[in-house]
Amino acid sequence: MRSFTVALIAAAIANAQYVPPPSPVLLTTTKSAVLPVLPTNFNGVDTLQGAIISKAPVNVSYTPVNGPATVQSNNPSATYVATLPSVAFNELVGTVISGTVMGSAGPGGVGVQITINLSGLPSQSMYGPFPYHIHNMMVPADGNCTSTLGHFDPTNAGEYYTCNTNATQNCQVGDLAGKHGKIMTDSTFTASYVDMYLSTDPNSPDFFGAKSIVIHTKNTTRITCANFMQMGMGASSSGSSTATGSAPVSTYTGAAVKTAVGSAFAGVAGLLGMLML
Ligand SMILES: *[C@@H]1O[C@H](CO)[C@@H](O)[C@H](O)[C@H]1NC(C)=O
Ligand SMILES: [Cu+2]
Repeated sequence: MRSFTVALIAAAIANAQYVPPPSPVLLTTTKSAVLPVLPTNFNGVDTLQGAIISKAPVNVSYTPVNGPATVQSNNPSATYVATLPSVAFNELVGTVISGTVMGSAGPGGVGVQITINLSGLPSQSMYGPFPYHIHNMMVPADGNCTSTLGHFDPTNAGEYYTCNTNATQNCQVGDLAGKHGKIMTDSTFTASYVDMYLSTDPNSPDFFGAKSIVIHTKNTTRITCANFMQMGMGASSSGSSTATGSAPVSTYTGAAVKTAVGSAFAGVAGLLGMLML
């Protein structure tokens, strides 16, 4: 019993952490997927955890180093779900965001249908609007969102310029908030849209299935993250009917200790409280 309790607490500590706000770092040289091309008359730009804090305005003539993203067709039928962990990576904002970001092959196999159901969002006025992106690396077992590195950016667009919503092929493929809007609601958020440049084909450079999702505060501080995991083989994924906001199925969770939301967190918090008395 005691060792079980200790193990549970150890698991909670491994995930839950208050990460003091890092200091901004001035970026003055090129950096792939962040600043692939130096703008003219450039004096550097502040970054936080590798990401640019305040983007430059839209530049309508900017195109990614590897060319614009291409519409992905013939996407195989498959669904990948990122289920947010029951303990936030960074407790800075005082709430735990829970829910899922799901991606399935779009209608006719073109693009990817993204369906988002979130609750427990922090105060919009204090920390929002919240950007979220597909990040390039998966979340390791310790739940550290910093380890996901930068945005998924197969075209090497970088993130200096604000995503041009009139020419989203020139935005970072992983910049979902840039292309489809940031999270601008308090408490809960739902969204459903097709992103034309993502792929469900594991052989495509635009394949998002082995990547992660990261949700940030307005200044790019990372609050929470989760890995996309493929939904059970042979399971029906007929799209429309699955987006009802019901409880995520526990077997699709992104990391070992990231199962039931809410109650498990309360339980662990309770145990911690008892131990500290
Ligand atoms: C980013 O936002 C958080 C939360 O509001 C704050 O604590 C932190 O100081 C900010 N960091 C920078 C570099 O502005
Ligand atoms: Cu991000």
